[in-house]
Amino acid sequence: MTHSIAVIPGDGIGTEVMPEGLRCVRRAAELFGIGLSFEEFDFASAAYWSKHGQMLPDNWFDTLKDFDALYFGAVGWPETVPDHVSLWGSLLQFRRGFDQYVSLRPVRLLPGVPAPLAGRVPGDIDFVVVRENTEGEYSDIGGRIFEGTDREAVVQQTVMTRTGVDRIVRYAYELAERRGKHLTSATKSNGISYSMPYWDERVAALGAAHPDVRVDKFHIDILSAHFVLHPDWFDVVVASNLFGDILSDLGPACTGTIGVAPSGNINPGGAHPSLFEPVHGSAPDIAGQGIANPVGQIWAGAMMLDHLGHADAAAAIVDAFERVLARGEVRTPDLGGTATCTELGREIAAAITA
Ligand code: GGG
Repeated sequence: MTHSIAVIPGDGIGTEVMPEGLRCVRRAAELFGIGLSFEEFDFASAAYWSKHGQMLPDNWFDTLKDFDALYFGAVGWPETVPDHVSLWGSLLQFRRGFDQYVSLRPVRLLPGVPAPLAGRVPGDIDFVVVRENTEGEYSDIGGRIFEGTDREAVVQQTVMTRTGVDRIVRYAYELAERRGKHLTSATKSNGISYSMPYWDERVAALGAAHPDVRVDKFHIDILSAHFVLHPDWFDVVVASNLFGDILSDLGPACTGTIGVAPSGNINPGGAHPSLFEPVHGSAPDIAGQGIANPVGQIWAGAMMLDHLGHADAAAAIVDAFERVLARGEVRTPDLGGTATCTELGREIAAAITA
């Protein structure tokens, strides 16, 4: 059986880390006898937008729907396309169109990565952010009136549906059952008076089916502080779309670098392809220098293989980058080294064993 994978490098460092992700995925596939076929697409990029005036072709859904997985780099090039146009025109269309309602973002302190908090060692920080990925604060409902006048007003709505909230919270509880039986919910129900109390209500109601899962809830402000000061407290953290986006950058930053963080945009029923990408964006500030850390893209590739049913190959990739990082001889600048993206990618690919 051959799995078909759509490759979408996107913008900025997405185009630099993708070849290293593919190098490692291909190597693992070769060693574990996995059939993979790849097709690369140039859309979801500023270059495509410059040519076509839109981020995706009109038939993007039909073009991608029969792939087994989508392997994505990063999107965003604000010099050319406003950020909200590039994100809403590409990645958010994939997440919504393919109902990838779970954003799964592991946060782990890796060996050899200098932890910003003294005294933390690998094993101390190991949790997963489960981010709602299709609604919440990321809604395209709103508008602007009296534009350009002193009466100018802007409204943006948050949408929380019973289906949308319940399915992500249920997923998080089930994941907590399989991990450390501890769920943390991110809220702000003291200040946001309709949507967040509803979120809290559903977290409490769905908890009845999981009496052995310990649940705590923190307002997002103090939760952010706890992420920095006590990242070892967490096991599974469930959050709305915006809160989850913020927490899943903050979490990896507390483990030393966002460059290593992976993400799976999962359609749990499997009716549509899931998408795997690094958490980081296109990083225009370092794009073109060849110094991006490829580990987030490589780890996302491991998550993709796991999702496709190849846990052994996925584990071999993770084991390889953990060993390379622990040795510390080849490190990109975010890890305190001078290696290039390609040098680190090559080193990790060479370290993969069956
Ligand atoms: N590889 C992830 C990426 O390109 N992120 C750009 C971004 O701004 N993402 C926001 C989001 O994940 O909602």
